[in-house]
Amino acid sequence: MQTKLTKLLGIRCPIIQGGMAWIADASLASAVSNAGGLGIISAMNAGADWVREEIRKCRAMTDKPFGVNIMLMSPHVEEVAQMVAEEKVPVVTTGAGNPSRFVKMWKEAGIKILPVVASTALAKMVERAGADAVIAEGGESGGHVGDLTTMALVPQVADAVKIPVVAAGGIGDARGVVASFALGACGVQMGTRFLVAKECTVSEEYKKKVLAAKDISTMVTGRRLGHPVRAIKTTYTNQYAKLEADSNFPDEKLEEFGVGSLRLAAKEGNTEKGCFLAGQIAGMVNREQTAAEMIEEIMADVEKRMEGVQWDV
Ligand code: TUI
Repeated sequence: MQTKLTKLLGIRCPIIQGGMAWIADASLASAVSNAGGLGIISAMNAGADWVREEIRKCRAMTDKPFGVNIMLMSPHVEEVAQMVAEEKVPVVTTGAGNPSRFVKMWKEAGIKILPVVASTALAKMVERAGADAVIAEGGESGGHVGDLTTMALVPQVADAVKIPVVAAGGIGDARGVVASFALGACGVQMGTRFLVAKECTVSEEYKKKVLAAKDISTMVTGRRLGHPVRAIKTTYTNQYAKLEADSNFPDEKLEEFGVGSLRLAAKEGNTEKGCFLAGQIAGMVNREQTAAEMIEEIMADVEKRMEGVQWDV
């Protein structure tokens, strides 16, 4: 299926994989890219050497386009931004900030730039800076969330910019893809569904939690420190929420409480101290499949649902 997004990126299906910290490595990224979507390696808080290694592994496993997600709050953001330009990765997505200062360098390296935005203001800013498309991510998503829902954000971003818009947050199957087209997007980004891909190397405990999740199984914590994140409700999120609500508990201690929790969930499957980031559609994710099975199933269902529908996507 061709849309503005597939044409921009040279991919077969308008599906981008979310850049999930501690999870989205060369294994998942190459599987998604080989399946016709755009696989993404998460640079999270890692140094340039680790990310470069994953890029090289990914290149060995796929000849299709793939991308790197750069989390702009990372302490290593400058060196990673430089390194992806040197490596000339096909695509960069960004999250949790404004990437405008890197756009010139990435464009000179021939990289397609797709910042994740949670507001029309940032969408306009990155368009002016030279972004190729924007990913409008609503607060139904897992991980770091903005205030608006996908339903409210995507059409407003689509009105605010001329570049292609990708919808993210709360999309887990063909219904979400078709709804995204109706909202003015020409593709989607999905994270939570890919958590249970066979090629996803996340801990088994993490996959089990996503598979067991219901519609109301996630919650947002971290608002007090200014970086709200959505995760599956666990002992950890309940404890965090209590400490966050306690005005006598100092900010520094709250910050400390969160340190290492993403790694403990993703790598060690620690159900006591881990923070299992996932989006609101976790309740729809009920079985493990290969990334190719997921993408084929979704695209076949999209085509069925779009029969007779003429939209300019
Ligand atoms: O970035 C994400 N999701 C993430 S990042 C992450 S790692 C992390 N660890 C600890 C604390 C916080 C994050 C886990 N999940 N999604 C993309 C996204 N970006 N969602 C929302 C935004 C966003 C929000 C505000 C982007 C820009 C922004 O303001 C930009 C500015 O500075 O004007």
